[in-house]
Amino acid sequence: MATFRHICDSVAVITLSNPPVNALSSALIQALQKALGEAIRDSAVEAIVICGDKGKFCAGADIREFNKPSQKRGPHLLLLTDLIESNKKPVVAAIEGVALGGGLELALGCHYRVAHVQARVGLPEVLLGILPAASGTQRLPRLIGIAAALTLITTGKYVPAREALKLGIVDKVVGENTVDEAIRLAKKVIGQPLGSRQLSTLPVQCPPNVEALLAEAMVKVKKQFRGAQSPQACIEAVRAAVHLPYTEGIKKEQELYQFLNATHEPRAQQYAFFAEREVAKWTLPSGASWKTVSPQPIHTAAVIGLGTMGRGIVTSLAKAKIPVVALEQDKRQLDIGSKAVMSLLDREILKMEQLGHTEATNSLGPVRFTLDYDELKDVDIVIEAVFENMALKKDIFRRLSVVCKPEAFLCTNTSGLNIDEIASVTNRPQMVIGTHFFSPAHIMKLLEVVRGCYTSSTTISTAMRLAKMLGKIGVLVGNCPSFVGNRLMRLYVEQAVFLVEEGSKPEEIDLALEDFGLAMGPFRMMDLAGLDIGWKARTEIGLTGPKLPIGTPARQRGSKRYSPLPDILCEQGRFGQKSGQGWYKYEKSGGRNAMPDPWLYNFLSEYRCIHNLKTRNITQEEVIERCLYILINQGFKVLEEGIASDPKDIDVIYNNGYGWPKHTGGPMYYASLVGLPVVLTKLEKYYEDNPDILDLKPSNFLKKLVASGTPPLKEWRSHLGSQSSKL
Ligand code: HSC
Ligand code: NAD
Repeated sequence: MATFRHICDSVAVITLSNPPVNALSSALIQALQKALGEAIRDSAVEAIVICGDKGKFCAGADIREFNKPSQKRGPHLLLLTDLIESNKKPVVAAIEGVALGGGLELALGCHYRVAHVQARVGLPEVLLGILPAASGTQRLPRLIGIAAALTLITTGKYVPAREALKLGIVDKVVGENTVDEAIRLAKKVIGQPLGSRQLSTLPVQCPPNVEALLAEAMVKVKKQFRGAQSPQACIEAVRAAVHLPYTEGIKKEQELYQFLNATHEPRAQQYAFFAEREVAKWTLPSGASWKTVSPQPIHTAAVIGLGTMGRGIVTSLAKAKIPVVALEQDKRQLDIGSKAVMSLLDREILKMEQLGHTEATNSLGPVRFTLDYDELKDVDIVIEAVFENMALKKDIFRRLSVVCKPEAFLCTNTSGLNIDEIASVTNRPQMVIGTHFFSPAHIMKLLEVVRGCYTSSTTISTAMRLAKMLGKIGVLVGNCPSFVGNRLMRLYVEQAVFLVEEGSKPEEIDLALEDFGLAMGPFRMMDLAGLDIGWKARTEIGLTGPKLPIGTPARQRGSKRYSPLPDILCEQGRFGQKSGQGWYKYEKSGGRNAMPDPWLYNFLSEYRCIHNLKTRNITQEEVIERCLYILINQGFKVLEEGIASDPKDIDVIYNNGYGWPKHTGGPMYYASLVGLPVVLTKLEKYYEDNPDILDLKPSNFLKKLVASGTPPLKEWRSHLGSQSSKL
């Protein structure tokens, strides 16, 4: 676990070993304590180096042990950092790979830190619903000052070695042989005074406006991580470092840790952390799985259509060093698209250079722009991102069948069209799959991988591997209209519009849902995405526009309630940000500053008058429950139909594609927190009040779970019939 050996007699090297990331389990902490004790007692040892096995220093505390009762845990890492710092022999941390969380706290206990150029350091505890509770909130501000420490601790950001050197977190960055360099440094400093290297003894360098700085940070995190407590606790802990001596500051750090640990947030965020990793481990009802089916190699790719999505997808492939052929429909579109891609790539290069990359340009894959399908004949994978139009997509896939080599995979970025229908026009339906990226595609982490009924397990394996190559989280889902993410989102947005008809203001609904923690309320989101997109889609399927049968009631489609409000806004040219007005008004077309619009209030009054709608006072509670529970209810339906195989798939999709607050774990985890009987009762009530909103009718699966005694979320899957899976 922590092995100890002598180098040239005077330096002891202690190697942390707990694969795959040398997480500090109780056993590893115990072994490290033992090895340290031996090295400290051994009179032949004059200096100590701590490093990690297999090129990774340490990814922090072992998250899997967080739920262990404290009496079953070994010695506290905090005591170990104090032991290292206070001992008379210099200790050097040799940081390769990562020093994260407790890993960095361990390194901060050491007197010196040497890092490999590709190493990253950070305190990501806040992303797990806790704070750095082994002295990180007290030692880091003493080392790098308040402003930089606040940024690192409240964002959980990982910092590359060169930036860490600039900030003063590490003393030296090396291109190779990190451990050798650490040993050299350790030998050099033998006998030198350690006082200035013992961070706990140093004062915190405070600017005169420190309270203003802390207050500003508090405002920022309250806005950025709405509803989450850990970022605020992080700031309180740093405030303690400013005002209290180290030992008192540590007491405050521990108190805040205990406080956070008593909330639901750490469990929710840790669930989200592991869920993101577990979704990669897909299994089909046939038994084929990530373990048994190998992906095909992807050396080259093509993207068709360089609009909003295509340009981001090209950039994402280039960032993964995959050479791309980018194809458009005509010269004009090609020029526009290629300029947009080049500007995105330039921005990526700039970002890399700012992080100290010396050969940033060479670290992107080459992009070739073309109008010629023949250039696609040798690529391993094609991703189509043209307009959302079935006839057009079918045309393109027919053409790809002819042009592409037989081994090439054909993917579509459709937001919700039928994958099987697209696959059926090709000569290789088994190699057709949905790869649903999220906008902006070079930034958003989520990739919904949509399996059609013909899609082979090798195609799934390859698409899931592609997600990983692009640094994204691939979630495998089944084929149904709008797949998982958009299917749930449509109902949530629709509910928000119904609430406006009933008397809420768009900004009240946005505020309620943003206070809950969603990155953006539904009306701001619609304005950002463009109201015309949904309008076009509804027009195409005849929910509005010329295809709508004459005599259809304005607020009803079939037996369901329908709101024509978004259609009317579009008819008035109000498309959202792009036209300078939508649900809000903006300073100009393309403006981002959403302002309530008195025009809309008048329009809504008239609308309600025309449709004889009586307004009522709608509480925040009702807004949250109706919008979120209808989404959750659909989540249960998606599980029941076998479109997603596990609640965590839905949670990962929402956390990473739709700005759901991770501190609630995701919609399905949130439902388990609220309690399924409560969700069921509320849905029953709202459905009774609104019998024409059919999607409020509780799903059978939700009812079944409640009838089975509300099992914990990890057991829900076992209550699904295996015959239902569409994967
Ligand atoms: C912490 O350190 C708290 C401290 O302040 C101490 C507090 C003291 C108080 C404690 C009282 C109790 N633990 O991501 P990957 C697994 S909090 C356990 O796919 P990559 C991961 O699940 C911790 N397991 O690989 C996966 O397992 P699987 C702060 C961990 O190369 C495997 O490792 N640290 C783990 O893409 C590979 O992971 C963090 O938040 C951990 N700490 O990325 C770091 N970390 O194979 C979180 C990973 O079974 N980790 N695993 O699926 C990461 O950011 C990434 O995993 C890495 C590697 C960048 C390390
Ligand atoms: P867009 O209108 O911005 O871009 C479409 C591009 O396809 C245009 O540049 C157009 O010139 C090009 N194109 C059209 N016909 C072509 C042809 N025959 N050959 C080559 N290129 C052609 O559309 P978008 O928003 O990028 O959406 C593309 C696809 O991605 C759609 O299926 C959409 O549903 C899906 N999608 C969009 C988003 C989003 O947020 N915009 C998110 C996820 C998925």
